[in-house]
Parts: sequence; C-alpha cells; structure tokens
Amino acid sequence: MKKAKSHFPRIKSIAYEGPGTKNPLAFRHYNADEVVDGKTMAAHLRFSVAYWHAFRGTGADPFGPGTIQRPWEKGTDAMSIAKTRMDAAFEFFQKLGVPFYCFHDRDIAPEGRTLAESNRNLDQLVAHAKGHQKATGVKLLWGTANLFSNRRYMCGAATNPDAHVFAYAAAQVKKALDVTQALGGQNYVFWGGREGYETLLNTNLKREQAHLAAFLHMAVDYAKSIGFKGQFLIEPKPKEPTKHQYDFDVASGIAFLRTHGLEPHFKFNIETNHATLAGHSFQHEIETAAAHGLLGSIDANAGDELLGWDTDQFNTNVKELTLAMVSILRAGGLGSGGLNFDAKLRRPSIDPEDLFHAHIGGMDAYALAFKLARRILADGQFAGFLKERYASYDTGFGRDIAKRRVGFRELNRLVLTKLGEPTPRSGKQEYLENLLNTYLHG
Ligand code: XLS
Ligand code: NI
Ligand code: NI
Repeated sequence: MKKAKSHFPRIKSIAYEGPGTKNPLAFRHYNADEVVDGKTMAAHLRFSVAYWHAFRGTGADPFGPGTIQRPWEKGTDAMSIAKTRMDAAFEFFQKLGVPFYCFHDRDIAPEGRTLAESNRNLDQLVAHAKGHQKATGVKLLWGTANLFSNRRYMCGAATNPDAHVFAYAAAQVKKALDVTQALGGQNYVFWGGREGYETLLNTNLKREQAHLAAFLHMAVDYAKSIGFKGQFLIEPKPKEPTKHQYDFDVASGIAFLRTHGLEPHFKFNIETNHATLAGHSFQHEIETAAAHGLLGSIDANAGDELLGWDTDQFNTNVKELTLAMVSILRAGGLGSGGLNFDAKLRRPSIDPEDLFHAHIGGMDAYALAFKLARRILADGQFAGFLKERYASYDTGFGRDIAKRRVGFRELNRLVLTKLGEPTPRSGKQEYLENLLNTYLHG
C-alpha cells in the first residue's frame, strides 16, 4: 500500500519528556496517559485544535493579506485543496496527540454558489473527516456554523432585519447540526457572530433579541427531532465584530436564556479573551457560569491587555490558568466540553513548526495549571479561609438570613438590642496573593 505523503516530514510525534527536557518539541508537563484520580490527563483536559485558526488562518490583518503559506495549499480545485488540507490537519492532530478538534462548516469545505452546492461540498469533506476520525481516533469536540463571513450576514443571521436571511441561517444551521451529529460531535456551539448592532438608528433591539431566541428554540427542536444528544453551548463575547453583541458575557447570557425559557438546553463556552474584552477576568466568567451549573466548555486563548481586540493568542500565563483550573475543578470539570485552542499564530510565525510550538506551549501551560490547581484544592488552605470568612452565616441569625427566615424587622431589633456595632475583619488579600505564589513558585 502506498504510504500517504507527510505534510510535517521533519516532525515526529510529540512525546512527554518531563520538566527537565531541553527539547522544544516535547511536553514538559502534559503526560497524556498519566492517570490522575482514575482518569488520564488526556481525559481530564480534553484538548482540542480549532480548525479555523490552525488550518485556515493566514496571518491576514486589516493592513495586509496573509503571510502564512502552507505547502499543502496548492492547486486550483478548491475541493481537492480542502481534502489535502484536512489530511494535513489530521496528521497534525495525531502528531500533537490531541484527542479532539472543532470546526465551522465553512472551515472544512468551500462555500458553493447555492446552499445545495455548499451542502454537497460539505458532505464530501464530512465523509473524508469520518475516514480520518476512524483511522486516528481523533474526535469532534464541537461543530458550529459560520454565520458571519458571507456578506448576506452583514446585518446578522438570526437577528437580521430580513426574515429571508433568518431562514437561510436556519437552513445552514440545520445542515451543520446534521453534520455535527454524523461526525459524533459532543457539543454544538453558538457564538454570536454578527448578532448585535452598530446603531439604534436602524435597529429594533427587542425584536432582534426575540428573533435570536426563536432561532435557538428552533435549533433545540430540530436537534431533538434528529436525536442529537450533544450539549448546546453559547459563547459570549461583548464586542467585535459588532459594537454591541447581544451575548455580552456569561451574566447577560444567563439572563437571556432564562428570559426566553432556553436555560435547560444550553451551557456556556467561555473564551478567555472574550472575558478580557468584557472587562472581566477569565476566572470570573468561569465562576459565574459554574455558580449556575452552566459551565460547558472553554475556548482556550488569551488577549493582549494592551490591545482592545480579540487577538486570540496562545495562553502561557500559568497564574491565570491555575486560577481558572481551580474554578473548573471545583465545579466538577467540563463534562462533555474541553479545552479548545481558539488561538492563532502571530503574523510573522510562518513555519509549520510554529503550529507545534504554539499548541505544545498551550497544552503544557494548562497541564501545569491543572497540577497546581489540584494541589491547591487538596491542601484546602484557600477553602479553609473562605469557610472561615463566611462562617457567620452558618449558625444563629446568619443562618436565618441565608435561609430567609428573618426580615428587616427582626434584624433591626437584633442590632438595636443585642448586636450593636460589627467588628471589621481583614480581607487578607496580600496574604492570600503570597500564599498563591508559594504554589506557583515554591
Ligand atoms: C470569535 C469566536 C469564534 C467561535 C466559534 O471570536 O471565538 O471563533 O469560537 O464561532
Ligand atoms: Ni471562540
Ligand atoms: Ni474569539
């Protein structure tokens, strides 16, 4: 049998070599098969590669076209390029050792002149992906539809003022759901795309939000009718591409889901840089979702704190990730979700090898954060501090407050007759920051 041509001939499978290694193409912390609490690290962390950045990203920015030229992007037939590109992608997934990948419909197959042609193109690439998934064991973490690149969606998809565009988007998502199911996708993501607005001079905010809710209800109904069991996820983002995105952050997402009766069907896919853009920390967004039992999955990346846009960088900030992992583990993990590298190479990082360095760095940073977070939780020092800090609500009148057994009248009487002035207690932030550093730096 003819051996398939390698697209990364100089790179061997990336192995775990431990923290002491000097090999930049090896893992120092991520040991996929290491069993932690009865589960491998691979099963705990569920890493995923984002097809759009890793295999469709060219380094283009508003000031110039792409800089990244891949050897496999050759020829004139878009369909055969798409297939070769997918061969390269699966070779990459396998050499990197990631169990999952994610895509938008238009990432893997070119858009045709009509929806029917787009669907036929997609079917061919889905068949190709099926073969690769079977051969490599790599699985689909989530599927989604690109409802933002084509000019028909310039004023939104589900929130478009034209019902015709809404209908088109519905047909596209129907197909994306079929495809996600055919490939065994474990989740389906709705990132808002252009669901938002630039100016209220041309926008009926209330109607647009109601239409978005109608769209999501249709998705839930359709998924049910085809027996799709994957988890639906909303990915909040406050701005970009539109000035006001309707899914601003997790808190506004929760309000939206509850208002429209969608809460039982959705969880959140939280992206680090989207949290930054919303003026929150990554951990804040995770903790907010977890507090409501709605933590679903993570788009693992980082923004640049000096820039105000979605720079989608690989995250190597162990402190930020350790705090995130503390919240994720405390919430009981990500369930069917995972850590998807929605992150791209910088414009001058043009070597195929850079794709490996980027993902190795991201995976190692998360693996180290995972280990540190486990140690933090096992030691229980922060948990002990928190327990103590809120202890006044565990007994007596504090407990009555928490259980809503008292009101203003009772508390007023208590303060006037018995309690008097409270004694302020230190919040101990500096002590706690130093304590955190003992885990990060010994
Ligand atoms: C864009 C989003 C997008 C989603 C998938 O900012 O992060 O990449 O993850 O549509
Ligand atoms: Ni994302
Ligand atoms: Ni993003």
